[in-house]
Amino acid sequence: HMKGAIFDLDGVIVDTAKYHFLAWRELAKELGFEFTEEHNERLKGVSRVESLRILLDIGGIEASEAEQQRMAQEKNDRYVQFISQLDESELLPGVRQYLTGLRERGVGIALGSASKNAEFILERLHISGLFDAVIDGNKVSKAKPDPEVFLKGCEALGLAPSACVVFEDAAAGVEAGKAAGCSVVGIGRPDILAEADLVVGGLADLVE
Ligand code: G16
Ligand code: MG
Repeated sequence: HMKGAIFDLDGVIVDTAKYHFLAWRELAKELGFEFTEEHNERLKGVSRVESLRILLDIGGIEASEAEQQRMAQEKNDRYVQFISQLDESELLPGVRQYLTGLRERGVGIALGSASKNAEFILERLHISGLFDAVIDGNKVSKAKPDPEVFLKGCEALGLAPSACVVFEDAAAGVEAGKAAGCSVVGIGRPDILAEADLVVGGLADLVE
């Protein structure tokens, strides 16, 4: 019986991956190499600094700590410009209906995201009010597949992990949810999210 629900952001609530991609691709272009959508798959659910490390590795580029900080900042400035344009129309199908239905049933709702821009994105999408707690990249020190983000989500909801369900689109996120002791609903491909207890195409599939 689900008492709490913890949602990943990118890929579950909204497709911000396309904006991360555009911002990373610009940076790669400046550095003199092409960054493809296939490369971008490797960055989903991964933190900003780790994403940069992967990108530099793809480009075969070495950079000092200070240069890396500058690059991450530059990428984020571009990304923030893109997400400043977000509105409700970019909510993935079924999101508002599903979360509203959960609230009506008294289920606690939390966000569990690696993004440091999560609060801003929820505001842009006009769904901040649907969440009882927001655990994001500013509140965790260990990235998924570490369970920290979801354990903090359960704690913020005042619930045991066994009473909570995690909704995730990335394999590392599914792993993190299971490691926290939650049930996990995978959003996306069953072959990639095999560890999940259930896999659906999107939250729209769960709306009654
Ligand atoms: C998201 C994205 C990742 C991104 C990360 C950090 O994770 O999937 O691609 O690198 O957030 O984002 P930011 O640079 O905004 O801090 P999630 O956990 O919401 O899927
Ligand atoms: Mg995700």
